[in-house]
Amino acid sequence: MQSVETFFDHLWQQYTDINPQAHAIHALLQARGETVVNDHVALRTFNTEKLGIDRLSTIFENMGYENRGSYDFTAKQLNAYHFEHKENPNHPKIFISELITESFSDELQAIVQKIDDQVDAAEVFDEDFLYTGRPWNLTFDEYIRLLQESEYAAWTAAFGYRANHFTVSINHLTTFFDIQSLNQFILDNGFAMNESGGLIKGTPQQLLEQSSTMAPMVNLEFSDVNHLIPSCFYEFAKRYPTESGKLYQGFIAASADKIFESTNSM
Ligand code: OOG
Ligand code: NI
Repeated sequence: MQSVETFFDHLWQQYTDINPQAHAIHALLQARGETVVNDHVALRTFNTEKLGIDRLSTIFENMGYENRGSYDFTAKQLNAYHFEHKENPNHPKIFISELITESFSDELQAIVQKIDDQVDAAEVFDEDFLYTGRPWNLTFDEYIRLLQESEYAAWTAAFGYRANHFTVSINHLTTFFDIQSLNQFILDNGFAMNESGGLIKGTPQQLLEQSSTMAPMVNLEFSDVNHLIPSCFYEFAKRYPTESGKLYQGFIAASADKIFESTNSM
């Protein structure tokens, strides 16, 4: 079995291959002398029997992760959970969400069914599956039909299995006092940020402050044509201590709801 480090190295490699923005920000932070620590990655899927979280989570459960929180997103019709490593709290957390497919139109469900049919049930247990990209065909027209009902469905169908984002742990940075100064640094370097619900999501009282870039457009290859669509983004998170003195490790649904919108078309 692969190590946790190898798993995240593969995910990072795949993520930065289509997302030079994250690579550039990472390099800018390193140039200031920072060592970038990853707070969490996010994965997206559909809630079918074959592709749902229950199935996909076995891959990281086998690496020592366990479910430590659940979140509902009623407006977007998503379920989500976060996983932490049982033994090593320094390993990045994994936030994984799934589309509640049956809440959408017959047409959307038919496209998801077609996607699901193209995946081999055994392949989903492969330790490399979470960075295989899109193991199905998708036309640009299908993408647009999904987009009309759910930005999330369209993104997931287009990009498949990869990290949707990595997250810089602000707690581990030494040259920024707060999330405000880091956001200013990102903006000053010319990157667009997600302003849905304000630049900063969450408060110190909620024990988590977050911000993110807007996903840049990439020229994605569909089965029929290539088209520019929003790709992956980079997130920044600052955690505060709970009463026990340990940093809060959960997520805030109201903030996450806005972070999801970092892959919307601007
Ligand atoms: C996940 C959005 C939520 C967070 O840190 O709250 C999230 C996604 O966009 O897939 O990552
Ligand atoms: Ni996140």
